Amino acid sequence: MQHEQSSVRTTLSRDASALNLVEFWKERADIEIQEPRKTAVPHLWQWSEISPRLAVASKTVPIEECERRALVFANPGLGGKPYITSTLFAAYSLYNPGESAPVHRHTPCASRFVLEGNGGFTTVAGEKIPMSRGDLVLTPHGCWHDHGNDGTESVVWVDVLDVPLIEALNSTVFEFDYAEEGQAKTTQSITRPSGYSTRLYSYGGITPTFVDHQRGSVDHSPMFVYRWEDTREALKAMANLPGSPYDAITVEYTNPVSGGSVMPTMSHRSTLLRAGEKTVSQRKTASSVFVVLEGSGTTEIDGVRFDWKPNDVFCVPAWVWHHHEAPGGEAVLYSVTDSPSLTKLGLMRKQGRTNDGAIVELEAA
Ligand code: GTQ
Ligand code: FE2
Repeated sequence: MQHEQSSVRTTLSRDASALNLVEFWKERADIEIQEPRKTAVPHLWQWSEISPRLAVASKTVPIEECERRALVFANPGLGGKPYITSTLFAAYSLYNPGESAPVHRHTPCASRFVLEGNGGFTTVAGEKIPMSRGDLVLTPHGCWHDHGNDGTESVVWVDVLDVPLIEALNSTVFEFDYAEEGQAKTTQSITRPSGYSTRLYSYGGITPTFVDHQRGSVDHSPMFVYRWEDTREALKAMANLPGSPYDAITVEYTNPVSGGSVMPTMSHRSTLLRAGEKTVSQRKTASSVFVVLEGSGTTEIDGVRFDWKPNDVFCVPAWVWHHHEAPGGEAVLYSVTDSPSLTKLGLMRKQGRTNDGAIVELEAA
């Protein structure tokens, strides 16, 4: 009887497989996990190691071949995929003087944060935006954009996109067939006056009533550039306030009309760590990419210490304990997180862990 049953079960397994079925009872342990799966791992990419390789690429990989000259961060836990976390894509991009990337648009939302050089620009939906170190430029889902370098020195910026998330939703579309009045074009005509975004929207708490705030296909900020001098001034003004024990002095770049994140899927932030500041350990269901803008320090992620310097990039995967320290002086970190996506799905959660080991649930953002 026993024997008969086991051979029936063997046949069932074979039949299930042939019928493209999986026996739930065999996969349960892998499906019914009690903690978010750890796929991406904590990692730091050092500018000192990558900058010389970017220089080699700038001399040997013609812009005509690559269109966008990017070295993409590949998280060591993601099997060689060009993703920095399970939901975020990021890259260092370099453009030599005179180079440009042809106009295109895509369903992933994108942003760039400038690290080196003056003369870089992005034209977004007809607005040409010159870029300098620390500036954040948005190219949200559906907005045509082209970029390049008008200056005399190479420019480097960090791109962050929600590519893996959009890919998981099977919704990735890139388009290159830009045309104006039926004529195919590789760069957009400039249809907005210079400084358009900042003239309209960079006065906190004051927004124009005479323009349509919808500038693209989805809900995103109508302000396409956030200038470093404004961010620096805000951080400076707040520097002597207590801040958050978990996030120090962190500001979010917001949509000036809605007050929400600048794009539907990602939140962009800058954090000032005061000299000697050490944050309290936290973990979130959102994952993050950090770019070091100023100073040096250490972030401990999942028990491993990562020492960072200007222009280094590191990732904090979902649900791992981490905290920052800036023992050597003031530091500024720029970061991008997928938290708005998790919030919209009711999945955003944040915990803190005090020095005595007590875990507290925190208001998640
Ligand atoms: O600058 O538009 O690194 O579309 C990857 C895809 C940059 C960009 C990337 C992109 C861009
Ligand atoms: Fe793009």
